[in-house]
Amino acid sequence: MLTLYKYGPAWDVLDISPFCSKVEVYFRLRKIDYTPHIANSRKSPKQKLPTVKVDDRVICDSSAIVAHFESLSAKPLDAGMTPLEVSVAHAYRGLIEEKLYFVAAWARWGDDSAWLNYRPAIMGYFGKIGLPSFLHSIFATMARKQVLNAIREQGIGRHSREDIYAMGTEILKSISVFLADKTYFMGEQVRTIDVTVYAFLSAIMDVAMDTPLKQAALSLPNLSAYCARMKRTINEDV
Ligand SMILES: N[C@@H](CCC(=O)N[C@@H](CS)C(=O)NCC(=O)O)C(=O)O
Repeated sequence: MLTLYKYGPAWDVLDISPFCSKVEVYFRLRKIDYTPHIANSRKSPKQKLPTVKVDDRVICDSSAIVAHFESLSAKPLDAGMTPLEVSVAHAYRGLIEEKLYFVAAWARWGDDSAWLNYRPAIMGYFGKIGLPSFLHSIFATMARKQVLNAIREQGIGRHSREDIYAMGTEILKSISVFLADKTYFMGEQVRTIDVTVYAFLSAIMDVAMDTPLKQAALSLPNLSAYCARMKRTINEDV
């Protein structure tokens, strides 16, 4: 029995958290059966989601979860990659999860017009985890403050709006250039890096928040084509 503890879907994304979407994309790609469970992140062992429970074992962190299931697979997605490919995929995963993530998070939580569209999703999450409705608005404001503090601590939040979007755009362009016209990020075969690339691009493009980051992603046609392809791949019946 495998349970995925997550925040919950919204708009056209599997989850409002790209890290939770990443794990869900991986499970769907591998045809691994799981039960989604919308959970309170504060009650998770590392106070972050995703977390999975598989039989009696709890695994936190999207990359640890993917690594666990890859290690059990007779045909790991990354089998046969050259050391150079492994190193490129590793670098892009870091760029996306450790930098683009904070730009995208700032776009949602920090940019006032985007926040107006994001706030209902956050309030909806508080409802799904059973908080009484009179607290939703107060908790959303508190969560916004906490997240923006965390983004400031990380460093991205210290820059101007213009500079944050310029950094995000530069990363999106680099993803677009490397992807080029390949089917998947590393070539013809889907690899674990694809679950990151797709989940994070989807978190920017398939959401209601119409930010300059979303516009930058939409202006790079191979990114939309790639997302459409990944969506078909994860929904394919094999
Ligand atoms: N490295 C972690 C990052 C997970 C993460 O940052 N999750 C965020 C949501 S996108 C979270 O749960 N944040 C709650 C908090 O920081 O309080 C992973 O790969 O799973």
